[in-house]
Amino acid sequence: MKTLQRIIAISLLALFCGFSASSVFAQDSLKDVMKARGLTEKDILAAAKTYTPTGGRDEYLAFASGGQSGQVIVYGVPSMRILKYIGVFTPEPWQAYGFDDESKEVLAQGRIMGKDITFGDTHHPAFSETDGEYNGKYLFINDKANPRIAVIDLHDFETKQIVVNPFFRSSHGGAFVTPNSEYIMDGAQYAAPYGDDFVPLSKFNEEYRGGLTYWKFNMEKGKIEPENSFTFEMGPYSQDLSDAGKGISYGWGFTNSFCTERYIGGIERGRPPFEAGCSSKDTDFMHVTNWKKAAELVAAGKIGKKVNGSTLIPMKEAIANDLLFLIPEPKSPHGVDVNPKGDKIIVSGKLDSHTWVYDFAKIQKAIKAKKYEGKDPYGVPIIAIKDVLHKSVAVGLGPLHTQFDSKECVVYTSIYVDSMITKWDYCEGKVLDQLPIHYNVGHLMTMEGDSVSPDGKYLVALNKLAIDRFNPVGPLHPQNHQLIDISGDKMQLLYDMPLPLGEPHYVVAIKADKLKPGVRYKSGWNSRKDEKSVWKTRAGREKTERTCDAAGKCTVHVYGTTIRSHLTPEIIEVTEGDTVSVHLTNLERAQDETHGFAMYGQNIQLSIEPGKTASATFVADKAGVYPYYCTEFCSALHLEMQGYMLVRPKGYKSEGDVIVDGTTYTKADYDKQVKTNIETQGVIDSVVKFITTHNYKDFPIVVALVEDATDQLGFAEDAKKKAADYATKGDWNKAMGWANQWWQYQVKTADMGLRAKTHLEENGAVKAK
Ligand code: RUQ
Ligand code: CUA
Repeated sequence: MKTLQRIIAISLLALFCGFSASSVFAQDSLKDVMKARGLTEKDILAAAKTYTPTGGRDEYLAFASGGQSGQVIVYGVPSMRILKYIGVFTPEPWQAYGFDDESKEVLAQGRIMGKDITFGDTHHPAFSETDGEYNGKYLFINDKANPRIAVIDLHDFETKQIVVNPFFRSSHGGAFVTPNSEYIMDGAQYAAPYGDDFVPLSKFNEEYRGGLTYWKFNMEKGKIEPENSFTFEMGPYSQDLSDAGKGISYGWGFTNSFCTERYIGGIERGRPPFEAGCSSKDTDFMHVTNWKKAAELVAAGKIGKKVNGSTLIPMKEAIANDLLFLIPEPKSPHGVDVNPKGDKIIVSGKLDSHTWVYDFAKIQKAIKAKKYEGKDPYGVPIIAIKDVLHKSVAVGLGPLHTQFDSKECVVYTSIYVDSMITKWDYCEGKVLDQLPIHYNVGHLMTMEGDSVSPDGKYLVALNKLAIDRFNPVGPLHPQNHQLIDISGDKMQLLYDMPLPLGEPHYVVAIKADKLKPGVRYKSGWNSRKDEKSVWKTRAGREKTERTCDAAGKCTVHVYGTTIRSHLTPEIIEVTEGDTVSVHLTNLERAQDETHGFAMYGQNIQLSIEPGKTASATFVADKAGVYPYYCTEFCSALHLEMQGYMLVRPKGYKSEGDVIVDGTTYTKADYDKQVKTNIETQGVIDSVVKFITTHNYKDFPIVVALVEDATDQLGFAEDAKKKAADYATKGDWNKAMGWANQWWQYQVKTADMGLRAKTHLEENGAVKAK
């Protein structure tokens, strides 16, 4: 309420002081705006809690699965402003992901049976962790349709690696990390034979398998190591989501499963459908795995066998070494969530109105005493539910996932069928509050909710249906992420955010100040490999090399650069049939000065951020003229950042090919331009004086701008000399051209200088002594 009072107080003050000018612009008073837009006090309060003024930052950054888009969506909380889509399993043209050679190599890691898979069904993002806390270094996400996990580097928000599961044919249950990101858990979903061979469905029970992979992650290198990863063979139950133990349950993992009936559908054969056969029993199984002990035994060579470059732990070995156990779960379970302390495990059954809370100490006790109620058909011991259950709580119809508050014992569970969020106490087993959402919530997420110290504060409901929440845009509706304030006793719905990109599934949010993304690369950087590019090109060293092999196949490598506002080279000449590789290094160091590169008819786009080297390779198989240009509006003369690729027919004989300028200039034109340039230099000098007489070195942004401006000014000096040379020769066209280029460099220098000056003025720079 305090905030609202403040807003009203401010607006009253505004009225009093007369600067709201309410008589002239009637809707400038808060009351008038509320009336005109039909807003309640509650709405205004919600707005005040989410509104972020220009230049403002969010407290948290959320990384959402992009569902069928195969991407990750980054947005701020509480503003709910989308900041980025990260290309992961699917080409993303803006970032040139899947268009430049470097990222094509990343996507190629995700090939399956020799096929490019450019679709991904992303489900569960997870942050890398240190001691159970998000460390802000990496993000992992799975693809359900093709069992893959991707690694995104949070230093530049780029996808660096994709690994394909060597055993599974689908994987819904990734990515969930252990407390030091030792491993990324990845559960199979639809049982299938391991390997590519045909196995008839009649052998389902014997030869179809589920499983759980523990992918080894190397935090130093930022890479998953398939050779150090291992997979638990599991019965053909649909292993679903997982969560890793922490605190006292550190070293263990929990994975639920549905369709433990091992039912195979076949409507067309007159058999009841999957949905009926997979939901006949009252309970399914939670799989409990001891990954720490398994890792030790694998390392010691005591268990496991190498298959497809990775390790498989056969069920028999897992059972014999007390690595795998089953516990009944509520009917058709979905989420499994370990509490921050690690002593409780919470599971909801989609077809049960109860959520079950398991006690890890009791699970340990049963395992130590070897107290089982039986075995499954594969010999995996089953722990009796009565021996390990802490509480079973009626939370609503169709509970799915649970997230944790900063307050101990307080959790939030998504209730799919009832379309609501239930806030409850899992220690006492009582419901505290319920809030309707719109509609049919799937996952939900609290700030840093998967870490050992959740922040609470906000909750995001990821709703499966939006129905009537937004302006209609045709039969395919956007998704609806709803932001909820959970700081008080009662939940308060704050904001509806439409997401026009794939089904939401899951999202994780991290405190924004834990992220330290860079703004530029080291000069000549291959960002996907995170090393110096072999195609790095320096200013003035641009060149084109053509080599032909014995068979007469020729390759042209263009070593080029980009800087406001020209591409070097501006004319590329090749011969029909040549393979052309254009490698462009962005020489800029200024923030946000990305250049692009697109060419007619070649399906090419590059995004070359400051410092990056990116490449495009294609076959120039048809003679002709191919204009190319920069795709980012990088400066006033961005449209002029252009060039021509000339593909000469084989055997073409040049007839001089002298370029004739469209306009002729005189000495008078030249003198006029030089005069302008001298005046411009005066402006630059005054800006430079301002900057250098202030403590600009205390402002890294300004230092970068000054470096960049100094570069541009150096180029200006060069152009000035060329202009003077041609002037002495009386070549007024070239003299005029270089005088203009001199001026272009000056304009860019002035632009950056002024930006630096404004920054200093706005951020309280003081006169240097
Ligand atoms: S899912 S709505 Cu995680 Cu794919 Cu639960
Ligand atoms: Cu560079 Cu437009």
